[in-house]
Amino acid sequence: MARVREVDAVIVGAGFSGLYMLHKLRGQGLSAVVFEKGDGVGGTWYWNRYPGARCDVESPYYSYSFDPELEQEWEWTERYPAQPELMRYLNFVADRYDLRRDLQLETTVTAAEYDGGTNRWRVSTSSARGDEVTQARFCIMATGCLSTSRIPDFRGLESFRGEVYHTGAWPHEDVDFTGKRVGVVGTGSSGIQSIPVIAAQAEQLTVFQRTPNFSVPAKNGPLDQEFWRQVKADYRRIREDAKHTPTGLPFPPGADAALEAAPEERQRVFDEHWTLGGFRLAQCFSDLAVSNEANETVAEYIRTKIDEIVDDPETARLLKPYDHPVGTKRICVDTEYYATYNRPNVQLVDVRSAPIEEITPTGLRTAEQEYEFDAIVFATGFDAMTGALLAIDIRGRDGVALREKWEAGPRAYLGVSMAGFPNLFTVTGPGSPSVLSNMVTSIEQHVDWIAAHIEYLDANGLQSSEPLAEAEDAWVEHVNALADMTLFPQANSWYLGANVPGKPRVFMPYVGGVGAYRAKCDEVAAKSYEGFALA
Ligand code: NA7
Repeated sequence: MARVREVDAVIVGAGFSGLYMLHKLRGQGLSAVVFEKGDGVGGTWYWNRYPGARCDVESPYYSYSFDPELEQEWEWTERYPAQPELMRYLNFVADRYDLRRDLQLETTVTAAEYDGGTNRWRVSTSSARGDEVTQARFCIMATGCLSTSRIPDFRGLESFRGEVYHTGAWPHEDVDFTGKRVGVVGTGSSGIQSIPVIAAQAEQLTVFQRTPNFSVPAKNGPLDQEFWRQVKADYRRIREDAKHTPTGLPFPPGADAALEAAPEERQRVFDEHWTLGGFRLAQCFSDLAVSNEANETVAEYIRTKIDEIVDDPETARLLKPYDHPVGTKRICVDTEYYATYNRPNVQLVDVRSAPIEEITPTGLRTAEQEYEFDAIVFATGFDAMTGALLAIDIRGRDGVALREKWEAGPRAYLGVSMAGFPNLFTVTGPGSPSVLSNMVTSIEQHVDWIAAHIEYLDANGLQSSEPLAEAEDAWVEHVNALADMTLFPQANSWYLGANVPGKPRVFMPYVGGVGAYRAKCDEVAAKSYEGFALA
């Protein structure tokens, strides 16, 4: 029988979460290995290398805060980091902290099984080196929230003779659309970021839109050096502020209610945020996320902008969202998205009224018409938040599968640990602020909390930690109750699993905000990990 490797912790995934988790546990004297499917670090940013891929959080805030020296050493070049710059950053981090010696790349975790007898996780991996088993006291899933890309089950997909791409699994080689007829399916963030870039290259671009999204200009550009100098001088305070706001960004949402503001004042605030760029427009008043009437004021503001930008009235009409409140699907942050529809080589097709029926050998056919393409780009999103976890055969106490436990939707205590799955942790799992926040702030909070929890167990001679079922139930109930107080459940979003046919409709992230969530996690820790059974 093959040798079984022993480590203190297995970490799955080498993105922002996995890299920091490894660094942190090493600092506590633990041995750890990171398994990563890709052939490099970067996680979400490793896979999402489509044209125009860029973070919608500004560079100075979308970075690690754990080491003030790192903050001072690294130089961002643009207001929002593009995918290649994020890859450079994460590779720099991997080298700077000598992380690579514990990274096992091109290795897929296929199963993780808890053995109650030995209190160990047996983690099975598959790679070109063959199948292996690693035994660990702790298993930490740093698998990302948007890491399982999906192309809808279109009939005839395999028959297409042209090139097929998914934005979330983009090739590493340059893709050149020059002189080509290209179809893009999907108008979420990935579609909205890639469409202007593809349009500038392709001979002809046809965009298939099922649901229009609200999008605001990024106003990207070179990072203002004076601003960057000030950030560097004040980084400690900025990071501290970011830890306690709802979004994990160092500025609070607007304190005034849109409905109490005079129309001219509202217009002024909206104009100011539109000019500033980025998604803060959706948070500039306190009632936008909780009142339909308030939300409609910002929705109408964006619709007016679409009318102003887009020349063709019918195209503008199709681009204006009416089916969901602003922010209940992640607001998109774009560069010249709406203006792209004024180009003569770009056409918008509404597939709500005439759905895509099949992919043909030469293109695709909707209920109304047939289209011919050299390439089709699917910007159709992810099996978000649970997809990557459920792709692994995770089995806890008594062989119970996570797939069974989560049959009716994900359940976890604090979004970090599950009853029946001792010593297993999820970084930014369902039930935590995760995708509703600045991910790096939330990742660091989780990694720090998990590391401190492990330290506590070791310091007290404890072998195992697992949430109590009643604590988990209460948390899940609280997460749902909070979501129900907002407008979020009104949208058919991936937050609710609505984009994957058959996925249980449960609101997955915690809407209570990063600050409140952190306080709760800290309180649990201060009360000797209240809600956990420790043994
Ligand atoms: P999203 O936001 O899930 O967007 C996927 C898009 O694909 C969306 O417009 C979908 O329309 C569309 N889609 C999905 N299935 C179909 C079918 N069958 N027919 C037509 N159109 C379809 O994924 P992204 O990658 O853009 O962004 C994910 C996150 O990454 C984003 O929120 C940011 O946080 C960063 P629908 O709206 O479902 O009608």
